[in-house]
Amino acid sequence: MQKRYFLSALMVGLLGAYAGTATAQEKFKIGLILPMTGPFASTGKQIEAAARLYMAQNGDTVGGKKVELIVKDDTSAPDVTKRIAQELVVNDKVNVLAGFGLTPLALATAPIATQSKTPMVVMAAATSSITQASPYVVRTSFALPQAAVALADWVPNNGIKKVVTLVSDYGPGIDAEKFFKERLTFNGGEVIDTLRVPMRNPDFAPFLQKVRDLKPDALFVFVPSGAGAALMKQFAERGMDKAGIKLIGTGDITDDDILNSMGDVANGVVTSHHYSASHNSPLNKKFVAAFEKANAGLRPNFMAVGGYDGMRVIYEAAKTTKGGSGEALLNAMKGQVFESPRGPMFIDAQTRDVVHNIYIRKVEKVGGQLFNQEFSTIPDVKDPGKSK
Ligand code: VNL
Repeated sequence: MQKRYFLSALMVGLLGAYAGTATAQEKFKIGLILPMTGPFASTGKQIEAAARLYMAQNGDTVGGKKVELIVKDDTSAPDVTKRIAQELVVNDKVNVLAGFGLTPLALATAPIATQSKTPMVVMAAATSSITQASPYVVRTSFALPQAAVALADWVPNNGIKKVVTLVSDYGPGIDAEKFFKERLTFNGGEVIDTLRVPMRNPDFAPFLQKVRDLKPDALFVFVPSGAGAALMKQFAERGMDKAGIKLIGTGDITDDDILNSMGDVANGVVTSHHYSASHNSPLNKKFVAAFEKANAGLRPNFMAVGGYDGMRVIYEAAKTTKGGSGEALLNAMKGQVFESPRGPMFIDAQTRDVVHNIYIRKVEKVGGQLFNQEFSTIPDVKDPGKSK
């Protein structure tokens, strides 16, 4: 009896010790694929910084496992993103893929997520259809139609009837153009021309000349994060603002990362988006201060928030599943409801897409610095691109 008790106690002790070391060694791996170099490097920099901030604030152990963040640069080339994703799944056996700075990079990776049953958290790319490219996609960035429709509702009540649209010629630009035009037309306004510029290194000059000749009340623009400054500069150089043409767009053009360096031409520009660094909430103030402190004063933009919230979704799902993977981890991401620095948000369990407020904002000088000042809120906006 004594002996048996002793033996079983010993067994339990040994098993406990074994389980203890196993837990300490087991890892929860996050493969974060981002454009860290090239024309979209600011997106990679913002998201990586936000992911590291989240880990610094929430610890590097989750669900009993040590979190390993593996950051890879895809240089914004879809074939590179796809190859890296494959390596991360096969060699590193990551629990989750994350990042995806542009739509083509997310679309190139979606089949790998499906085949390997690996959840894929899209933190940046914003074409509506991305969530339908794989049942393993969960999105924490935004969908272009959310922002485009909100602005098309604001425009006709604010002295703007005739609009020309100018968008980058790929997924999110085409979504922006389509949903803005449909809604504005429905609201009694008019899109008198739709212009598309190349996604990479666009020369806006000939397009802006055309806009000047067409003399609309406003020019609606979508260009991806990082490209807004060049657009603003050429808009000013051509004297468009002085010709009485208002500049409006989704918040991608007044990106917080570079807004302050755009100068007076940006002042007064009205945009619609889900995040502003000046969003007035205690949580956002804390987020912005911590982000700036950790990154030599860099102001977080909407990309940073997509990354920060993406990490939140991953961490909470890892907690629920004790560091799980595959479908269990995916299911634990669906339906999460929480407060983000952007405001309230949730992951729609059906669509796996983000539902959040869209704000109408105006660029204003606050304490000598340019900010997107939110002045109107459309609550709990679902992606209008998914009517089914
Ligand atoms: C996309 C959409 C990229 C919005 C962006 O910046 C952006 C995309 C790089 O889906 O490719 O602001």
